[in-house]
Amino acid sequence: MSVVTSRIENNISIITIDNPPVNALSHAVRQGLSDELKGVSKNDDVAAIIIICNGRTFCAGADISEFGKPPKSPGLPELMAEMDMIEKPLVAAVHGTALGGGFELTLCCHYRVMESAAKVGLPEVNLGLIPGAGGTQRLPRLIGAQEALDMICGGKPISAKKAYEIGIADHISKENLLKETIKYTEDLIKEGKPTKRLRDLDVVAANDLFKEYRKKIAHKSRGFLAPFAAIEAVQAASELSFDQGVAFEREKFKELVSSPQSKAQRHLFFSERAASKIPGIDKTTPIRDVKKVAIIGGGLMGCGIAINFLNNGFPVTLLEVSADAATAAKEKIENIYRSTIKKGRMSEDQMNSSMALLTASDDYNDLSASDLIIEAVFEDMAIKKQVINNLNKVTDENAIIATNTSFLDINEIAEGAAHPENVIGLHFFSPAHIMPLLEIVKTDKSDIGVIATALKLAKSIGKTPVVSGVCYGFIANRMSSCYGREAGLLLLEGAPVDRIDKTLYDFGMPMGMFSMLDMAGIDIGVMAREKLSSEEYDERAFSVHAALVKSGQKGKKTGAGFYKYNGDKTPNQRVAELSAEMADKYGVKRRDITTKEIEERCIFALINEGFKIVEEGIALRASDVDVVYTLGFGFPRYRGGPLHYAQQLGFTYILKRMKEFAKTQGDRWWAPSKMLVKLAEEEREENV
Ligand code: T1G
Repeated sequence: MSVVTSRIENNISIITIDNPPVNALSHAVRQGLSDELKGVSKNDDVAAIIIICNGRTFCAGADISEFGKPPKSPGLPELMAEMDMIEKPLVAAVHGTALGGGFELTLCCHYRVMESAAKVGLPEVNLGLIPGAGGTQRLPRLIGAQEALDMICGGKPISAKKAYEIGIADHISKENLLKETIKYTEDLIKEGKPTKRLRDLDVVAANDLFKEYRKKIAHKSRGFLAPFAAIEAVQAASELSFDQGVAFEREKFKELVSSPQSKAQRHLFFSERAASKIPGIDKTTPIRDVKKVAIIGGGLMGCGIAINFLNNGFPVTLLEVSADAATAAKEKIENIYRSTIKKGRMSEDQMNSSMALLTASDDYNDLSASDLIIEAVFEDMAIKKQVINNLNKVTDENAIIATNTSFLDINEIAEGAAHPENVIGLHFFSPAHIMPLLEIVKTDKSDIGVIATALKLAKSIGKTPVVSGVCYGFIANRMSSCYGREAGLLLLEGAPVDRIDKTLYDFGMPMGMFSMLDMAGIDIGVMAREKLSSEEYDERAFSVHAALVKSGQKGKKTGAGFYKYNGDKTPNQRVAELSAEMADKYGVKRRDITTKEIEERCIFALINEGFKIVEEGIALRASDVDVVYTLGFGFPRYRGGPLHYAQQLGFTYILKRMKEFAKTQGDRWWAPSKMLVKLAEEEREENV
C-alpha cells in the first residue's frame, strides 16, 4: 500500500500521506508525493490540490533515520523545486506537529490551513542542523527575518494561534480539518486566488539584525554550530536571490549533517526515546491507574515535585510535619508560581487552576486515597524508614510508594514496606519542576508493572525517564562524584579553583564543578559523605570541601564557598590556602597542571565510571548514561554525552591517557572498566 494516495473531490485533488508513526518524509513518501503531484498538476479536472496526512500528525520532518546513509532521489529540495513549478493552488492541511521538513513542505504550498491545536516548527538546531529544504529561505520571506530567526534558532514549535497572527497560517479549522480545508480551497478557486509562491517574495530584515542576533544567542548557543549557521542562512536569504540562497543553505546543511555535533545530537534524539524501552515491558504490561498523588516533605524538592504533577492536572496532597509547615509549603509553591508568572512563563489562571488541585496536610490519613506517594523528606535513612512505617498504616496494596532519595539504598528502604514490590525510586533533579531528567530506580523487588507505570507517569509530567539499578548515587550522582573527585584532587595538586572551573566551562559544561557546588551548597555532599567509609571515597579529594563547610563557608547561600560572593564572584583565597594545607597533610605533590590534564582527568573519570555502570547492569545501555549526564548535569549536547564522546574521541586514546594518570595517581581510581578495555580492543581491530 503506497504511503501516498490521492483522490479527486469537486475538482480538488486530495493527496494523503500515511507513513506511521509521524509521517516522516522518508524516500517512499517523497517519491509518492512527487509522482502524485506530477499526475494531478497535469490533470485538467483538478483546479487545486490539498496535501493532508493520516494518523496523529502532519509530517514531523525528514526521516532522521536516513541521515548518514546515501541520499535517495528525490531529496526534499528536489521535491520542493518541483512543487514550486505547480501552477494550481496548493493547500496544506496541518494537524499535530508539522516540524522540520514537514513544515517546509507546507511553506512550499501556497496556503496553509491549521487545526487549532496544531503546531509548526523548525527543530533542526536540536539535531545540530539547519532547515535543509528551503526553510531558511522561504520562512523569512513569509514572516520577516526576525521572527524566522526566533523560530529557526530557537528550535521550538509555535501554536496555530501564533502561526495565524504572524502570517504562517491562512485559516484555522475548529471542527473538521479536511472539510474546512476543502471549503477554504473551494473559495480560493471561486475567488480565482493566485498561487502564492514564497520564493517570489522579498525578505524584510532590519539593519544590524544578524549581528545583533549573533550576540543575542551567544550565551545560550555557546559551543553549538547550527544556530550560527542558521543566522548565516537567513542572512543569505536577505542578500542573495532565492536560488542562490537555497544553494547556500544546502551547502551549510551538508556541512552540518556530517559534523560530529549533529551526529552527537541525533544520537541523543534516539537515545532519549530508547531509554524508555525496558526488557519485559511492552503494551501488555499492566499499568496502574494513577489519579491522586501525594508528596511527603514540603522542602525545595518536595514542592518542585508537586508542581510537576499540579501542572499536569493531578490532584496533589502535600504532607508536612505540622499544619504550619504544611501551610508554609503551600505558600512556597505559590511563590514559585508567582516567579514563573513574572517570567511570563505562565498565566495567573494557570497558577490558580494548579493551586486548586493542591491540598496541604499534616495527617497521614489524608494520603489513604493516593495512588502514588513520593517521599522527599530529609536524606536520612531512619527518617525515611519512619515514613514507610507510617505509610504502611494508611495505604493498601495498590499504592505505589516512591522515594526521591539521591544516595540511600532503596532496597533497604523497601524492606520496611508492607508491599516492597510497590516501592521504587523517582529521583528528580533540582529544580525538580524544571530539570527534564527523572531517574527511575528499580529495587530488587520492584514490580514490573510499577516500573511501567513510572515510565508512563514520567512522560505525562514531561520528564525524560531513565531506569537505573540500585547503587550509591544511581547513575548521575555516582558519575558526578567521580568527576568531582578529580576536580578536588586537582585542587590539592595545585590547579587554581577558577582555572579548573574555566576548563570545564570551556569544555561545554554549563558551569565548573566548584561553581556548581557553591550554587547547590557544599554541605549537601559533605553530609552525604559522612555516611561513607574511607574505602568508598577519596577523603583527600573532598578535604577542602569539608574544611570550608566546617568554617561555615557553604557556598553562595552563605556568601562564600569556593568563591566569595560580595557583589561580584571572586575565588576565595581561603581555598588556595586550604588546598596547600591539605596537600601537605595528605602528602599530595603540588605541580603545574595543564588545561588538557584538568579536562581529561575530570571527563575521563566520568567516562570510566559510566562504562562501569553499564557493565554492572545499573544502566541498561551506554546511551542511557549519555541521556542521564546531558539532561541531568548539562554535559554538552553537541558532544552527545560522555560515552558517545568517548567513542568520537577514541577508546584507545582514553585508555592510554588513563594509564598515564594511573602512573601519577595510582590505579585506585584509574583501573579501566572492562567494557572500555573491550571497546578499545574492538576499535584497534577495526582500524587494522
Ligand atoms: N524521523 C524518524 N523517526 C522519527 C522522527 C523523524 N523525524 N520523529 C519521530 N520519530 C520516531 C521516534 O524515533 C519514535 O520512534 C516515534 O517516531 C515516536 O516519536 C530537511 C533536515 C514528532 C514531536 O526534529 O520531535 O526535517 O521509538 O516518541 O513524543 O529541514 O517525535 O517509536 O521507534 O518522539 O509523540 C526535523 C523530531 C527532522 C522532529 C512526536 N523533525 N520528532 O513526539 O513521539 S530534520 C524533528 C519529534 C528535518 C529538514 C530537516 C517527536 C514528535 P520509536 P516520539 P512523541
